[in-house]
Amino acid sequence: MPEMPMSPAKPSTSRLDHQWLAWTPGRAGLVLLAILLWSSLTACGVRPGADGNAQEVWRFAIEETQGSVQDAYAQRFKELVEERTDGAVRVKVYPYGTLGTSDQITEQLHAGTIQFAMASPGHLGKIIPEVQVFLLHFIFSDREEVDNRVLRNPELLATFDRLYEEKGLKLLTFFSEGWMVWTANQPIRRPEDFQGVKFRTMTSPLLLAAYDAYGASPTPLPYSEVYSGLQLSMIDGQVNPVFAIEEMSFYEVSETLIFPNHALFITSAVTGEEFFDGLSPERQEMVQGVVADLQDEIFEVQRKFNRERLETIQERNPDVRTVRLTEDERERFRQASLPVRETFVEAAGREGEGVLDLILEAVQEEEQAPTATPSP
Ligand code: 6CS
Repeated sequence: MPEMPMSPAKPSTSRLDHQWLAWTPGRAGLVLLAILLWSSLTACGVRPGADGNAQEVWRFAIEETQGSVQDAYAQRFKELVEERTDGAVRVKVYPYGTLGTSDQITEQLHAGTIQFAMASPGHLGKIIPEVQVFLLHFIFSDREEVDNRVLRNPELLATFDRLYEEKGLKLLTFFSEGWMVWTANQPIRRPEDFQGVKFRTMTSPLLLAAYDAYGASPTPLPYSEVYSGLQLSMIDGQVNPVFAIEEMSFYEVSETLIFPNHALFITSAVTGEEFFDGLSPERQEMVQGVVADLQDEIFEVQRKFNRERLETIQERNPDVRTVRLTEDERERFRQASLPVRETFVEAAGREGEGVLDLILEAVQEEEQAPTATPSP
């Protein structure tokens, strides 16, 4: 992937220093960084607690900044783990920018330098093609609570448990961070409006097919490079949930927000398979208990964040335009998106076809039984 130049300084309300994040170290810099990171991380694996007893440190890297949905998840995970281990385990949360891009975070999980991470299909799809099912458009219900139940489908989770395990990862859970929203310089109401639009996507290959299908020019980039890409007009638009558009200040440089409700931003929380297997059965159960307890909580958190942050954007920049697609307009995009399902099956094979069918069936079932299915 071509590297983008450093962004110029900007007067920003963002919680991120985009300039720092867009910095790309040279080879020697990378080696030095790796050594520094390794020594600082290994040095704090076990440390004395307040009572003098050894305290284990679990490192949790997220793909978003402080104040994000993933941060809210990781902070609550920290709180509950520390509480349930009576302080024997301390969880240290690493926000985006401290340990590198999403791909680098996954590598560090493999290497065992961190123990927990968020791994979004939008990037993880390069390693696990089947997980790109979550990147397909118009496969979920328009009702978020239905989708929340689909994401807990035991068969779906069992399949992905195995697929993640084959890559040395232990899947803890999937959850939604809200509806994906397009930002662009002009309203996009029909696939034709995407013609010639350089549209940033996450880095999983299926996303290229997804936006190609609408006639856009998809441009995969790491999260940290999106702001400068928009600012320097290297890209004309991007797609993310509202809370992310606010926290990354994308609304400062891409002022039309388009709500097509075509896809959710779904992420997975993961741990290293080796690390997890090495835990005692009690600790494993404790981790899974925490994850189960957070499922409903994070659903409400993302809803709240997405609602509130839209107000923040509108207060900060009254020039921001919001466009909500009509059902007819959505239908045109839905039709245009259908061939991408075949592209997905070609890339992800029989297993991929299986998870797609499973999701489509589960959505239908859950739509008919809106309140019936209890959490597993
Ligand atoms: O667009 C991205 O790359 C990122 N978006 C969000 C909301 N979370 C993490 C992901 O890497």
